[in-house]
Amino acid sequence: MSNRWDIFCRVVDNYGDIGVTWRLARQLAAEYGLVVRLWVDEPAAFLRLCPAAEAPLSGQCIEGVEVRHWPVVFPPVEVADVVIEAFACHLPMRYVEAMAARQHKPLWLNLEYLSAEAWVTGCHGLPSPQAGGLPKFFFFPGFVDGTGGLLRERNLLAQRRAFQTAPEARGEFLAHLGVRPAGNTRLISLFAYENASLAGWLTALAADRQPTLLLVPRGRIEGELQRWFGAQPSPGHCWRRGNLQVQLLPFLRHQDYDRLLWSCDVNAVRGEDSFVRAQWAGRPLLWHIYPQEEGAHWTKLDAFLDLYCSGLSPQAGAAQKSLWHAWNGRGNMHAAWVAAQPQMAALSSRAEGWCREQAKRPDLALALVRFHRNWLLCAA
Ligand code: TRH
Repeated sequence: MSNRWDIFCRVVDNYGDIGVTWRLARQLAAEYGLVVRLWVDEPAAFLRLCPAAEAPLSGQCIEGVEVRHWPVVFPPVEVADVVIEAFACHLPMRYVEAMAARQHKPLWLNLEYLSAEAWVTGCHGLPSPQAGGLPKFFFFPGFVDGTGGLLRERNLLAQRRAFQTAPEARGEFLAHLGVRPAGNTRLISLFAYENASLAGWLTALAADRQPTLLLVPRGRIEGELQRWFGAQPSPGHCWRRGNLQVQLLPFLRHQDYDRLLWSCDVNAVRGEDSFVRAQWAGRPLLWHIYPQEEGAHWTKLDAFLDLYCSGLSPQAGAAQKSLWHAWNGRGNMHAAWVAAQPQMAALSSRAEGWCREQAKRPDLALALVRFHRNWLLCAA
């Protein structure tokens, strides 16, 4: 029976690499009954996402997944039936040799970063011959047919809708975090890299007629918040100016971070995994894309905007584009936010519509399982 999967994750920086692989590993184990081992080179990054785990990650079973530290000197271990190398992280040589020596060859997949660029469909699923004779297949997540889709647990949208239609569930969740918004307050979550456009946004929110509560899981953006307010947060981890209140939150577990996104009217997210989770929240979002050398990320940002804005009126599409461009450093964030306000209803309904469209496609875990099945059939 071909049911053992190894997923290898090298933490480049931040939490995206481990966030994606940890989520995928859990889903493969929970929904497909697979025996999944997750190898991570930086236990500290994993422990931030999963504080219940115990260092040094020597094979604990956590939420159905065996989580193992990937040490510099890799131990001799039995090779799995499917091997996922996340984000071209380069498998340990000893493991690659063991893969080549195995009688029943494993399926070797390189899980790539998410991109809406058109070339992705041409590369998804292609094999690349490796030294040692095994092919490695490139597996691309994506937003359109012909890609591997997006990570989405089987019951995610049903859970999200139940939560969003039960105000008491939201109230209870927020109260548990120490958040008690007044009735007419707009809730926004903020997860971003250092961002020079933040000041313009905060100024617009503070001057707005509607009160805003900005909820910020602790991280890299804190320094800029402190600079803008010119003071340390109050003992309740809050700042206040005009109609804006900011509240710092602890860094949440995956499940609670989802609930935070579901609770908010707008979500500012970054990188890859939080970006996808905000799409499943069905609410307008602001994406701080991971900046790449020579501005390569702009092509990626605009490719996504082209797809997303195709379902918006020209006015709403223009507002969405200027807002995202300004948030990523091209344009005036204050002006873009103010200009986007009349389009908020359209942006909200697009967020829900986009979520529904994306949910029609097979999710990434299912696409991987199917790819493996087909590969087995071809090999038989
Ligand atoms: O941390 P990131 O900036 O990760 C980035 C990107 O993945 C980028 O593409 C990659 O090249 C780079 O890492 C190396 O953003 P991302 O992808 O959203 O990952 C954050 C993870 O943290 C995600 O799994 C959600 C999770 N998270 C929580 O679990 N709790 C929290 O409170 C927050 C704010 C995030």
